[in-house]
Amino acid sequence: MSMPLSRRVFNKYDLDHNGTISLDELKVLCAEHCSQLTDREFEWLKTYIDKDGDNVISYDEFAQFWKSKNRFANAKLDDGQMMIIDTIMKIFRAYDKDKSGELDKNEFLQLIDDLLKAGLIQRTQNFEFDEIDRSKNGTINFNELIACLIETNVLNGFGIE
Ligand SMILES: [Ca+2]
Ligand SMILES: [Ca+2]
Ligand SMILES: [Ca+2]
Repeated sequence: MSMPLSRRVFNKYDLDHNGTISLDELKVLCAEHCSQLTDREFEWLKTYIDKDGDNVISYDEFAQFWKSKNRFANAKLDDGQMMIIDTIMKIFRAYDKDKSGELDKNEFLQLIDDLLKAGLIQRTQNFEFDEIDRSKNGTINFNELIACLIETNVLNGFGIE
């Protein structure tokens, strides 16, 4: 029985064999698979791969990342794209008044409205709160927001996919 490549790679870098790739384990993977990443690039890579924002990479999250041929290129942002993400982060933080890293449904909907007004996203259809809340904790963290913006292709206009 052959294991899919993504599973083999996942198992290889799940160094403590606990079924998830931690951020430290991800660093090891990156050291061997990507060209040198800056801290900022690594921060973004984490946000990009860890779609539910629980600070570990599940196999599903990893497999989704791994299936793209240009995985590491896709995960790299140029300066303009970084600026877009920074701006989204700033708006997110402005709503996250208690600094919990999470927005409730109301705050999230207002945030989406702001992103639209700021021209950062082009449209807002298909925002199903329950699907966006991948961690199923009733609130949206930054990683979930980014995953949703990528999944609904609203960041396509900036070449972020
Ligand atoms: Ca692990
Ligand atoms: Ca995760
Ligand atoms: Ca959540």
